[in-house]
Amino acid sequence: MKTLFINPSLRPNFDKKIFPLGLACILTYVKEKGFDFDLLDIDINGFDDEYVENFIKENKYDVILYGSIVTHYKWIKWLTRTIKRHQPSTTIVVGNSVAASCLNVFMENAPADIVISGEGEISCVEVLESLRDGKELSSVLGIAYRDAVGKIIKNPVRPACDINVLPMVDWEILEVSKYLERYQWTAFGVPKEEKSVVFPISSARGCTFRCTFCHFVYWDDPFRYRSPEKIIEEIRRNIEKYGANYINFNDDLTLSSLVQAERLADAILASGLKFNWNASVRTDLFGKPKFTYDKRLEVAKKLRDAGCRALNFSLESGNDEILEMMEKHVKKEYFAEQVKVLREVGIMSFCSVVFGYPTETRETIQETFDLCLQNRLYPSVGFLMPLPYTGMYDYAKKHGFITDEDRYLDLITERQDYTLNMTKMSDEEVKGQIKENAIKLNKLLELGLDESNFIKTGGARQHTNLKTHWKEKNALDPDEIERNENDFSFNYSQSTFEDESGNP
Ligand code: B12
Repeated sequence: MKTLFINPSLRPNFDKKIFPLGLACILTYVKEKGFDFDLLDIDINGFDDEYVENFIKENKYDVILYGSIVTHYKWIKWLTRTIKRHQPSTTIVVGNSVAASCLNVFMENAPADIVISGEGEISCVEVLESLRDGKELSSVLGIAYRDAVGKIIKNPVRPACDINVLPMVDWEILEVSKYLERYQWTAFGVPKEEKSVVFPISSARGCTFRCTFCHFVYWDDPFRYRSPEKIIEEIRRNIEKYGANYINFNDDLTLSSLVQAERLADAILASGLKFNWNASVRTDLFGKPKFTYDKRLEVAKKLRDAGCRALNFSLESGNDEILEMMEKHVKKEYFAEQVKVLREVGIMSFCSVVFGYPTETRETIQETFDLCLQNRLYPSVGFLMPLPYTGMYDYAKKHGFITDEDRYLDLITERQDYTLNMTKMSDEEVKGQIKENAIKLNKLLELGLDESNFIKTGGARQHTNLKTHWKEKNALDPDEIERNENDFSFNYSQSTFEDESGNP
């Protein structure tokens, strides 16, 4: 069975390349189970759409598989249609949230044959086995597929697997030297002058909370984390084989409790391995007075000694009502206390905020910035971008902000791009208020950021070609908009796209 995996490019114009961790997990597992395959790595090779289309025209496969996150919906739809056009009898399998989080709309608009939901490894192998052996797909858990008459069949959900028994990622399946050359992912919390070789690790899956703006692939699964021994084994390999000196824990949530955090820190310290790292936590980890302040400080110090340089956790909003609608279940006091604990031990706090919940006003925007100022943190600023399979997506549909899902999904890119206004303020007011406060915060914290850095994440700007963007901003047909460009679909519910103005 001739099989092709494709690694799409989420940010084609972005110089820095990122190891595709989810795909690598899949490829490692599929290879371990004895399948041969080709890999078309679009991202690392910078292949453009013309190249991809020609490749598909000229190279026939029995099955082609790929996946991406939901912001890549439009391009994945293009790819799926292109494959079907040139290879109508090839079975197309799509994984990750681009397909499963919006299954019906995706299947209606993209001629994929099989969608793999959530955790992909075992479902993917079972799909390949069924296709190879000509067996029915009806017994494969965690997938949806079209039956002989084209009806979409949804099989029951696959229970979460034991992530400790999954093999460690085999980077050799990719063109690893190219990645090492091009992979310059930020080593948060380490001075730029220090040369960091950053590797991602999947150490935990899922999250203990379900915020209304968030959706990740392990949404229907419980939170699970790998044993410290397994994590260290993989890090040791990355250090010894590739010279890694910085680890990015690419988890929805890496450390969920003080006990888990301390176990990992102890294990790293006992291993004698020297590397720096960052991870995701929640605001209550060191901020909630479940343990004494001294105990929290002690564990934070251990993390620092074990190489932790930065932790990501979010404030999201400074307004209690909005925090409630987000279902964050954290208190502002926890946030302040966590920043304090981490500062005391020398771990950097990275936090983000989301503006644009329906009850957002000038005052609530200011409240959020005030809280940042009190904690002396400049946040990564984003706008609420309702993602499928979230509370806020349902809200947006219910209240008429999203009327045509396919079109909306064609347009979403990054949450640093202003896509949908569900507040009672005008677009100019929302952006103006954010900018005004950002200017103030920048000044008071003496950061010296220039205006183009207020929305700090930077990805949105870097992958946006402004010229193309201005040309396209009033386009009515999303098919005319090239992939991964900013869109300016302000007040989408009015769907005129004609009276947009301003810069992000
Ligand atoms: C690294 C990362 C990035 C990287 C790279 C993204 C990538 N290529 O995956 C960068 C920095 C580019 C990025 C950007 C953004 N990200 Co991001 N990111 C992550 C992060 C932290 C880790 C991803 C990861 O490695 N996961 C671990 C692996 C093991 O899981 P996985 O990739 O999901 O893979 C599994 C399944 O999806 C499936 N699968 C995956 N690929 C394939 C392929 C096939 C063939 C099959 C069958 C199955 C399959 O099987 C895998 C193993 O079980 C996640 C959080 C998280 N933990 O997932 C957020 C996350 C993926 N990002 C998210 C978001 C929202 C964004 C941004 C929009 C944020 C922003 N700045 O505005 C941008 C989008 C940029 C854009 N232009 O579109 C969301 C996605 C939401 C969604 N519903 O799709 C997540 C889940 C975070 C969150 N909870 O909000 N991100």
